[in-house]
Amino acid sequence: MDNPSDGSRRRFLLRAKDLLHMRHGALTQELSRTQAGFGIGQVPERLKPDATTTMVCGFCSTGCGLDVHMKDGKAVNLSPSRGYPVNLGMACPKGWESLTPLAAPDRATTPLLRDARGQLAPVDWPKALETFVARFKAIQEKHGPESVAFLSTGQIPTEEMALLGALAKFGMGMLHGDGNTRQCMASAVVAYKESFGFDAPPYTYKDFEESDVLVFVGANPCIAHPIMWERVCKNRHNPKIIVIDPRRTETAMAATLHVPLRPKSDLVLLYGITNLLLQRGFVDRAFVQAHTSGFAELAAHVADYTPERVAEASGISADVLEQLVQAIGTGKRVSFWWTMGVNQSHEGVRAAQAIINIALLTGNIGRPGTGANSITGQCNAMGSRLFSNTTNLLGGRDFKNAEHRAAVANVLGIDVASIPSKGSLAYDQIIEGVLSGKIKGLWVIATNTAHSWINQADLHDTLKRLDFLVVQDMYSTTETAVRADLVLPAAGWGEKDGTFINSERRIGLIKKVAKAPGQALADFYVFKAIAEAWGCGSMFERFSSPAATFEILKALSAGQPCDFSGIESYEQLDTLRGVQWPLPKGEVPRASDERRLFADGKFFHDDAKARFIFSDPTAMPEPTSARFPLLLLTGRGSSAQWHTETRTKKSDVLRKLHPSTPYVEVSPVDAKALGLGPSEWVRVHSARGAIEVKAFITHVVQPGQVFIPMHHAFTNRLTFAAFDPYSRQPSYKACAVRIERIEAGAAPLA
Ligand SMILES: Nc1nc2c(c(=O)[nH]1)N[C@H]1C(S)=C(S)[C@@H](COP(=O)(O)OP(=O)(O)OC[C@H]3O[C@@H](n4cnc5c(=O)[nH]c(N)nc54)[C@H](O)[C@@H]3O)O[C@H]1N2
Ligand SMILES: Nc1nc2c(c(=O)[nH]1)N[C@H]1C(S)=C(S)[C@@H](COP(=O)(O)OP(=O)(O)OC[C@H]3O[C@@H](n4cnc5c(=O)[nH]c(N)nc54)[C@H](O)[C@@H]3O)O[C@H]1N2
Ligand code: SF4
Ligand SMILES: [Mo]
Repeated sequence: MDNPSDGSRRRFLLRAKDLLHMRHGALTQELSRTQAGFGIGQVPERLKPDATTTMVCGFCSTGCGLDVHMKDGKAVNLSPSRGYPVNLGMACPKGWESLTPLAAPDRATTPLLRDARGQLAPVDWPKALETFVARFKAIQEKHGPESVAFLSTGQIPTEEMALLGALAKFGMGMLHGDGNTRQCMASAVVAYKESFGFDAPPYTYKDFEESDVLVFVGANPCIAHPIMWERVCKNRHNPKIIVIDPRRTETAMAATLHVPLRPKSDLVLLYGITNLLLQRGFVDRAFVQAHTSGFAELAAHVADYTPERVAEASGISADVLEQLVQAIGTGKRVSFWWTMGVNQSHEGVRAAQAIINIALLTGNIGRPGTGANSITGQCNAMGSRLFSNTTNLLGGRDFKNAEHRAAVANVLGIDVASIPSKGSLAYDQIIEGVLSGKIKGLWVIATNTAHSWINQADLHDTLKRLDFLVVQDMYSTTETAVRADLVLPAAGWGEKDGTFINSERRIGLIKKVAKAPGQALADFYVFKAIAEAWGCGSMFERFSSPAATFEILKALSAGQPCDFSGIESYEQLDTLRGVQWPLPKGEVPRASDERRLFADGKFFHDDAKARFIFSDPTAMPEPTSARFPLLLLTGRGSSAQWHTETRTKKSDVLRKLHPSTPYVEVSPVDAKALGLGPSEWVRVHSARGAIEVKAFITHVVQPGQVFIPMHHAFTNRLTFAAFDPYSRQPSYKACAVRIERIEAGAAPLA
């Protein structure tokens, strides 16, 4: 960790200090504005101190509407909005409890800087900003602009994401930034872009109610998207519900047909389905002819995927395969939904495209109750897909395209030369860069890398190699924050304004209904203060507030498939209860609108056609072996737990809704072979590490497979770092492990 010492670095420091002193007034003003409660004349006009106000939930991508009840200018309680078109008066436990984590005692309340003794100690904002600027600039000067990177999130408002992406790349000259949406959505993004010409999930939630056949692939909405599942339950067409998942999940139990395929055999199964659909004549020839390209090549490709081959790869019998084909082929309105069981795979992009192919060739797209529908995960994953300025240039554009760069420069009023002409390294490549010493400085915003990234043992060593790690989070205790050199305290959902985009492309509003603790600032104002301290504040004057930034987002979206320039204002979004893109200028939105894409059969490629894309399956990167004979799956454990649990574990109510001890699901067959009794403590080993958990013996998992929730910090000590080659999304759901009973008197794990 070197200190700036040479002359030019000192000059930078001085400059940062001058700027800070000059702008200190503005920062202090912002701090007091942000910190002030609503009782002292700070109530935004649309919020009355003792009224109920509306906003969307800040956990999952469903984007439920919540009515927040205020007393003396503070949120005291909330209930699900009855009139909101997403959740129709329902919320899951996380939504109900979403105010609780704001009051947790481990909130980061001041910036923290690692001192000479190696302890994180409180400092004021000017000192924090000065250090941020001096250290990152010193690294950039010594090692070049590629030596500093950022990792961001799908959990802050789009306004904040866009400001962060613009500041980091155009203002601070960082070339590389990625986010936790890589862990989550990258495969769907690449699949859509290649197949449809733009990253565009086509559906509206009404489709859950209008299908006569719903096919869920690698998705467990009962746990992960409970309110979407409630919408399925409102379907009056007596639908067939097919769940393709190796585990007999809550969703699989509620299905009419559970297809327990072998993990990572989706591609073979889906090609086998495609082959039989063609053989049985279940093809919408007119649609394929008019609106797609590559059909003949696809037909030739899938011809080899016989029922025998499918059975061998996936364990799914010819009989069940035929049931699947008949359901899809004879259904009038068939919708396909996929989530992490597909995206988190070494061949996630092609598996997603195999689903898209089936929807296209059966003409199940653009009509009510149909679609090839990727369900997103985080409250604003969709915002980050369009506006994080990482892989894509702002607004779903391409860094390599000069016209796109000019359009963005024009909207932002900045010099086009400040926009890089290439995209970022992906998350794993950034981590690899840290390991190889190319990346020396890292700024982590609203993601908990040291828990959620794959293969933690290596990652923890890798993070130690950084010269400077900054973590900007609501809490000072996260696995990543405790490793930081500098912690920047952030306001969370409920303590700031902005918009999220949900899974059905609905832009929803969040509002400041509580005051952030201590010195914590909305990320938006942290970015503004950093811009000033860095000396590039004038580039971002147009980003004067979240509402002003929303105008920039509208302008950035104009002319793109995601055009929402027709939305007037935050107030209109509030009144209409969210608006789904697209809504170009001139179109008048109505509250009852349900916007579905591709009703006209026109896709976003130049020829307006969708493409059939496929390739041969590849081997699972870490198959089981004699030493590690079980396959470990990971994922969501309960509807009350959110990821790394920095928020949900702060609620007594939510903690009561899931087992308090960490567990591994083991099939009765394997438990018997291992001589395990119920709830016995076991050690789970992979080639990378070992953890201790209780055995939960259950038929949910098949013999040969085990499941551990991702919410435990140690789960990713076991996982194997393999990635999809096109999306670079980690394959979190397949690695080889062994289970051992813990003998009496055995030494505990280090
Ligand atoms: N309660 C709660 N809800 C959440 C979240 C949370 O942390 N907690 N997180 C949100 C986020 S960011 C996301 S991305 C979503 C995730 O939502 P989901 O993807 O629905 O959740 P997961 O449990 O990760 O994975 C879904 C299923 O994939 C299955 N699976 C594993 N391997 C395979 C395979 O090879 N093929 C197939 N077909 N299936 C497989 C698993 O058995 C699992 O049941 O949830 C969102 N909602
Ligand atoms: N083994 C395994 N690992 C997985 C997965 C899996 O299925 N299996 N799933 C992956 C997926 S899909 C995902 S999305 C990732 C999620 O992984 P993470 O993004 O690491 O998980 P979170 O716990 O949501 O972390 C969000 C962080 O942001 C902070 N935060 C919340 N709101 C704000 C805010 O407004 N501002 C700031 N500055 N901070 C805030 C929270 O306190 C928390 O520390 O995990 C991935 N990891
Ligand atoms: S389903 Fe998702 S958006 Fe709705 S209340 Fe639960 S966490 Fe919030
Ligand atoms: Mo996710």
